[in-house]
Amino acid sequence: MKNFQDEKQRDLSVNKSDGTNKFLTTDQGVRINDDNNSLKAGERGPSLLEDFILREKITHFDHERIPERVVHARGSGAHGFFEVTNPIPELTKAGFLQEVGLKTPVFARFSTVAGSRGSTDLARDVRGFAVKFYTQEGVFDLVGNNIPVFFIQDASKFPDLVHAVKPEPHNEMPQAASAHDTFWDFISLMPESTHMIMWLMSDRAIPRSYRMMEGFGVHTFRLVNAAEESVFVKFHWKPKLGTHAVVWDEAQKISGKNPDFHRQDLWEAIEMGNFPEWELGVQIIPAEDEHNYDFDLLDPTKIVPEELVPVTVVGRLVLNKNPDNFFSETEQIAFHPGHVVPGIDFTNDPLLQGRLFSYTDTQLTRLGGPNFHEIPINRSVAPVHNNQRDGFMRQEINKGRVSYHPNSLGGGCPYQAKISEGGFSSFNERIEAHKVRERSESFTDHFSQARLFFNSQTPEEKSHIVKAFRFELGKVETTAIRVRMLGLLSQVDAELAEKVAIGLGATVPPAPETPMNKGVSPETEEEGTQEPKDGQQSIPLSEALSMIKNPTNSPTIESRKVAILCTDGVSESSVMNMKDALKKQGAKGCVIAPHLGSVLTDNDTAIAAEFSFLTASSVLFDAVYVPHGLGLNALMANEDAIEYLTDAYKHCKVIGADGEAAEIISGAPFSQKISNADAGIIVTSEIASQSFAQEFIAAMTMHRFWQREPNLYN
Ligand code: HDD
Repeated sequence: MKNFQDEKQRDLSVNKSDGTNKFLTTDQGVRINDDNNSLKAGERGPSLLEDFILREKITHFDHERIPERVVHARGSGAHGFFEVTNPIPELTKAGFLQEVGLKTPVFARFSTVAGSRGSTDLARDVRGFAVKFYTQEGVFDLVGNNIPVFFIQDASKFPDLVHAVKPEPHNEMPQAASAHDTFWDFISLMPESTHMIMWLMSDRAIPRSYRMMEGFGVHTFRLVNAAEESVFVKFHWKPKLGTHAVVWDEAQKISGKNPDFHRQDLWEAIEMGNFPEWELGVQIIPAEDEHNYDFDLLDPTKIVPEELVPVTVVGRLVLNKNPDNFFSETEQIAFHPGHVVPGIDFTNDPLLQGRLFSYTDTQLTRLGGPNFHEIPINRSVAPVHNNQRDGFMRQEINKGRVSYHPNSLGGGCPYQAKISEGGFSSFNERIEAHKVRERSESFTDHFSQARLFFNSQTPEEKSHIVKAFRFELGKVETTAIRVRMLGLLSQVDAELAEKVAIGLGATVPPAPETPMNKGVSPETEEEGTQEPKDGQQSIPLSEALSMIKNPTNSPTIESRKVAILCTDGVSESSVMNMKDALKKQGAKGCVIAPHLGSVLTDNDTAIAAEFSFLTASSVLFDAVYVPHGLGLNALMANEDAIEYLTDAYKHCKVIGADGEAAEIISGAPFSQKISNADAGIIVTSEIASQSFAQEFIAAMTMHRFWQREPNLYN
């Protein structure tokens, strides 16, 4: 037995949670001899209170759950790094943005907003996109979303918004869904949410993967340079794999088949070395341009169109390591938009200002006290020295008698840093104002950008928006709420309102004489769309707002998955040809068969079945391929196998078949609907053809073949 002589030896010997300590111990380090039986008086006797091992284990278990996040409870995260590709020292003094190649460790967490911790990943919802940068100058958190605007303009409405969207309080239904009365009641009375609602009803709210989402800081922030000059800035994350979505029917099915779909996708991509990657970009708005737009930069329900201010890329984010422990890292990470470093500062956006209070406050309950910054995942890599002391779960053992400033007994330490020494000083913004509870007139246009968003979508995207409204409002039971929403939509686009109304079997109400605004009382306020004033910039369309118009910079199928439907007798060369071709592109072909184990090929070899028709489903794959083989009749007779094809067709995915399998496509229930122009149906009479595999892959880079949709619903 070691005799610990000094403090250092002791430090090294305790708290070994890294698995190198092979003996099971209590939390006090006492080795446990029997973890299977509690201490009893006789082998059939009563348990003894004395059993400290049992008591410790059960007590710890009883307290395993901590309160989930009030919003964004459901999420997944990963470690990685941020690397500067284009430094911007002229705009910011932030150290982590100064040099090409400089890498900063990060942890990113993606989330849904409304659902509980165990809810489905595929809810129609905003996705959180929060990144913690462990910079040498302290922690910087960029706590954004995958939608660049927000529902409300003032933080005072946040509790109302969240109460409205969460399950209804009397019966706790529905889980992780906005399609219910209280949400739409609130929204229909809050015209300021109209722009956000257009995004929420678009495919942005049902991403294919966390790796295929854009991210936005939402608010306008400030960058401040060494000369204390400031510009306004909007932060953007641009995914390397492009921005892609699933379709709503698919999302709902995935929610049943694999509610961990996004979590698993992120985890597996990192495990397979397909590291998710984004570019960080900034839209830079010089201080003197603050009032040059037909919207207010401080209004979080507005974007700055990329056509007016392009995005300048400054670096890249790469996620390359999964957490070791979900709870310790992903659950306990505590983000806060108020975690900024010198060179980054806030604006007076009233939503942002409220957030600056909320995040620390919420951690006090969620993480149990004021020392959550000491939890490993939250620790700054920059040294922390201050006079904050004590509190629940204090980890730091502060030495000495001095815990105040100024002091002489501690040699004056820790002392304040001058600005030249990296001390944070807030941007010296001039403010001269009356103290009022009011909203600026410049916040009153709630419809122009909602219209800009809708008009910038492709016909397919517009039709998805219409259907989403029909679904969501169709679930609303109170007719008056539906009608009120139609009234709001008619102020965005008459045709949109008309089409939604048809789905609801309702009539669009006449335009109000005094359209609603300010989000308070429908009766009181004046016009909700404002014309640009002289010299203000405004645009009718923004290509950047459409996902379909911006598929990806470089077409790729990296990390995509293809279902290969097999039965005994399948052509070995067809399967291997496709699997190899996909692998070369960084994608994966998965063999799916009537049962697990393996299928016997035409060459009498065995190919392992990764899934059975029962354990997987078309909605979990990006494309479906049916290889040539002798067992095709058996495949066609299998309802589950046919469902792979019908779902893939309905969800506009690529479907391929070679050799005699081509007949399966011509015999499928949807075959009458296939148009000659459908480039997503790839068939050939050849077997194991290279050019067929290449054509299949090229089609997959298109993601989906939306042109099918008008036929689908006729
Ligand atoms: Fe928030 C969590 C993003 C408005 C109050 N928020 C939270 C998370 C994200 C956002 C990504 C999860 C972070 C994580 O993964 O742990 N929130 C936003 C964005 C907003 C926004 C982009 C508007 C632009 N939030 C907002 C307002 C308030 C809050 C106006 C309150 C006044 N948000 C919270 C919170 C949460 C939170 C209650 C819950 C858990 C947490 O903070 O740590 O404090």
